[in-house]
Amino acid sequence: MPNKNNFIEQHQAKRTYLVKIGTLVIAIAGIVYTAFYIASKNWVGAIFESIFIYIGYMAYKENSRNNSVAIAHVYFPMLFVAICASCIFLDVPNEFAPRSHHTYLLPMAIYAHVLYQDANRHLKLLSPIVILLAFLIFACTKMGFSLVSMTYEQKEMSTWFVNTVAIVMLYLVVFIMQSDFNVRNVLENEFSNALLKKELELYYQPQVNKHGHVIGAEVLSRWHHPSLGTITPDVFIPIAEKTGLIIHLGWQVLKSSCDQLVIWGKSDATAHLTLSVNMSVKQFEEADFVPRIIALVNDAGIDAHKLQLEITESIFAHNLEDITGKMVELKSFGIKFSLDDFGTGYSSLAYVKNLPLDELKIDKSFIKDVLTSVSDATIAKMIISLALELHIEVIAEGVETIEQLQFLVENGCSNFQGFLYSRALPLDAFNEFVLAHKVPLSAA
Ligand code: G
Ligand code: G
Ligand code: MN
Repeated sequence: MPNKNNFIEQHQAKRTYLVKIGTLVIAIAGIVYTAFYIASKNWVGAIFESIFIYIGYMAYKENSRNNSVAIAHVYFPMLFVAICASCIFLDVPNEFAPRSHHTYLLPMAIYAHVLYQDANRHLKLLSPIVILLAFLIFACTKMGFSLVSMTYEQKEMSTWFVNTVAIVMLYLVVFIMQSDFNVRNVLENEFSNALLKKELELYYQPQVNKHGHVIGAEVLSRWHHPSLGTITPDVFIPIAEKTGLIIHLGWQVLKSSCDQLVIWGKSDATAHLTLSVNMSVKQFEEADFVPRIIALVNDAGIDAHKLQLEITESIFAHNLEDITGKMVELKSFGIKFSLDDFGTGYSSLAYVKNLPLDELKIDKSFIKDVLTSVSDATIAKMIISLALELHIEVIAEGVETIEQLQFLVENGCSNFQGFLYSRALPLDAFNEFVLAHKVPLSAA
């Protein structure tokens, strides 16, 4: 089978390569200008231009480390400021020639659109507009206080150089955009096909109580594409969310989960198992969400208590009244609710108190360093006592070591999920896991 995210990784490699060329071009342009100003003994100009060498070099380094956050939030804004400053202090139009440095702002405006694609709405919309406005001002005005002077020949050469570099940048940026667009298109189409052909598989990650008994599983979708290889949920879930296909995925997963509970119900070894299903807010917002789930459960003839819906804190950013109402209705029907990734979002404790929850799920990011970080340990303990106060269950996810388990047990956590027990498993392997662990797993 091809490697995980092979397709995505190839695209990333190509992208990293293109950005690398871009950062090198910035650094080289900086070197050329710095050398020119040093040769003409213009120290102000030289120092100014060496900033571009620094930005190009740092962005090159961060790009090879795949640190796009540093590029988006430090070096790209720095480049914008540096170019604006160079338009004001170095490249002021004179009687020989118009300004040229502002041309760099055109590829930058397009790149901002790519760079802030997944950022918040304001940044995504405003950054290209601000850059284009700056372009317009520098293109249409003579504003500036020149700190350097150039001869006619020098100015002419500089104009040629700047416009050539800007064209190269424009080409690179368009190439990156096109490549991103293709990948997104392919993934969206393929994901939609995979849903139609029911190509996504369900995996089951065991959930275990403090006595070491398997009490249930979290259902996790897996996508093994026949030619693109395995695509991980961190890639396809955001695509599904963006396209709205998450709703179809959600119903498929819920239907399969009910069917699975029917099958498990027929055997003594598995009849007690519960299933936790991750829910998207989008699905929750559907007008017929409640009757559809009730119909699914009734048609399958399963005990509604066996089905637990995992919601994340992002749900609080939506119409809370509507969502709470639906939860109350489903809860009175018997369906359970778990608050996933608890502690990472913006839960207000008041919300948590008012929602009809049955379980809090401590996020794996706190469990990871629970033994070494005082603050993570405090948060984990706080969530456990909150659950005890509210008389609901608490489960820790991402438990990887016996020591983490011991800490959690000592502090009153009742249920666990993580690689210590098992990864998410295909159905057969999960059934074997349950049979093999009828004897309690290593616990307290
Ligand atoms: O364990 P894994 O790498 O599969 O999960 C990554 C993320 O993808 C988790 O946050 C999980 O909530 C999400 N996820 C996995 N499968 C599904 C699914 O079927 N529906 C939804 N909404 N999210 C899922
Ligand atoms: O976001 P959600 O809570 O649905 O996350 C489930 C995710 O957690 C899945 O990606 C699953 O593979 C991952 N996961 C489960 N157990 C562990 C673990 O012990 N360690 C790590 N690092 N990830 C885990
Ligand atoms: Mn989950």
